Amino acid sequence: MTQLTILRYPDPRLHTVAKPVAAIDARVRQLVDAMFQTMYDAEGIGLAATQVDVHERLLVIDVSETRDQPLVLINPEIVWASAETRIGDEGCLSVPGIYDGVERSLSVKVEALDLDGQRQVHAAEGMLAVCIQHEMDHLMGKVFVEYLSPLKRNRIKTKLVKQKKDEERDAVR
Ligand code: GNR
Ligand code: NI
Repeated sequence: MTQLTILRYPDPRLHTVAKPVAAIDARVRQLVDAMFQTMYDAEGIGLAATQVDVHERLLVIDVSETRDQPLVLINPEIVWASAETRIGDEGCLSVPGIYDGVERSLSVKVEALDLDGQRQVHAAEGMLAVCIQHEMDHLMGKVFVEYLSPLKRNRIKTKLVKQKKDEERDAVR
């Protein structure tokens, strides 16, 4: 059982731009495994390698209710995004307890390698399309709160910094 630590906003490492995965080897398979365990344990629908401080283009996703439809995207690229958009509430495992509206394309096509190194094209809509766009942002060093107003973002930052301080104080008591 390998649990990875999820970086929390405003950790500056969340703004690192990821590099392509060079080879799909045992290290990558192990990392994918640990990322799924970490995502399922945290009850998230997606996790980008950036969030566990690995700055490579790698995502794990499972938007199913039954938590049994894992999707691995290696070196993903969005090759098409619909002009039609929708604003929907988003949350992020790196921004715990915060939910706010973000405008996203309604549907996208993403090209990526799977764990066998096969190139796949996924057409996504609904929650999967939202999740893919949210995760692709992480790989570019972008967190969803950056779409919110500076006022909201600063309030979130202050709240999370205070939360972290409180936790650290509790830990030494
Ligand atoms: O678990 C998650 N839920 C979610 C809800 C709405 C829009 C995006 C997401 S992704 C998030 C997990 C996460 O932080 N992935 O980076
Ligand atoms: Ni996120």
